[in-house]
Amino acid sequence: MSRVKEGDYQALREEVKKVLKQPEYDDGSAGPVFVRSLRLAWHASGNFSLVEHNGGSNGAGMRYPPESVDPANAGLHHAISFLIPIQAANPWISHADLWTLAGTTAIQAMGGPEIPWQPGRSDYDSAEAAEEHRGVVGDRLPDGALGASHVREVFTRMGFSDREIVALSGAHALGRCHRDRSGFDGPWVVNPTRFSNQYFKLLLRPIWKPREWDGPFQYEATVAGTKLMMLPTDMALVEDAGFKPWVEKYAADQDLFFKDFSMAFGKLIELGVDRDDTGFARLVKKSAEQGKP
Ligand code: ZEM
Repeated sequence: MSRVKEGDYQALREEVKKVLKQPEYDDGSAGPVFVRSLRLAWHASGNFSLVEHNGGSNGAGMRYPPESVDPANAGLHHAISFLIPIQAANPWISHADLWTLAGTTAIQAMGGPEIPWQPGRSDYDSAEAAEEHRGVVGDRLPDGALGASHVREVFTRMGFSDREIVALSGAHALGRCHRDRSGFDGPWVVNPTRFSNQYFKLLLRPIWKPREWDGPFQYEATVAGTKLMMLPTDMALVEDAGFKPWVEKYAADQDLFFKDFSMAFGKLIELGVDRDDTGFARLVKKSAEQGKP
């Protein structure tokens, strides 16, 4: 990996694009890796709570226990390992900035929209990560086996509307489930390395049947010779009266989906990032300090 000039984020995006191609991994491209990276951006940010004002992508706490060993984060070490050479050559960028930059770069490289991104996140050391996430890991990330009220509860806590929740869920046009990670199995769409509104179109088709197997409950259908899947939480989007109209709109209008996804994902990667006047983000206050009057 080359070293790029400090602060040259465009050049860093080019470095990220170079590691996207990974013929040996999953669907042949690092698309899923940075689908990985996409999920990485999401998991680096996705445990934020508006109420308690902790979690979020600032700090990059998932490099350390407890987040790094949380079963919900299983497999993310692949994404981390693909980014290590870039980080090593460019120690000036924080992990939290690099992960979110990698996620947004991957989405765009796979045909998705441009996503607003700015630097300034700082990293925790391991002690800070443990303190920050005391009592946090485990119950914050959504559980794919559950239904609409769970999805709404998790994302409302992060400050998202029904519209934004459905838009964000469109990320399942990328990548797949892995038996050895989540227990679920298979991709959501036929071409899982191309960002599109396919996921919404498929959700609306009356093709989904419960899969008969020894794994966790999921849906399956065969489309164009490929076995596809939906999680219970995916199906919840067409079963819920608040979510379904957005599934229909995004299925009919890919531009609208791209626009809404870009805004919602841009918001996701800013959760927990408090910038000062210079754009540099303070680490979120420790709970001990929060308790003081
Ligand atoms: Zn996911 N996701 N996700 N997600 N996700 C998986 C994979 C991917 C949920 C979920 O349980 C799972 C969002 C929302 C939600 C991606 C992006 C985003 C997997 C499979 C599960 C079980 C993991 C495995 O086995 O490897 C649930 C319940 C969600 C909310 C209701 C949001 C929001 C995302 C980004 C904006 C991506 C890209 C993947 C594919 C990962 C890969 O390795 O290919």
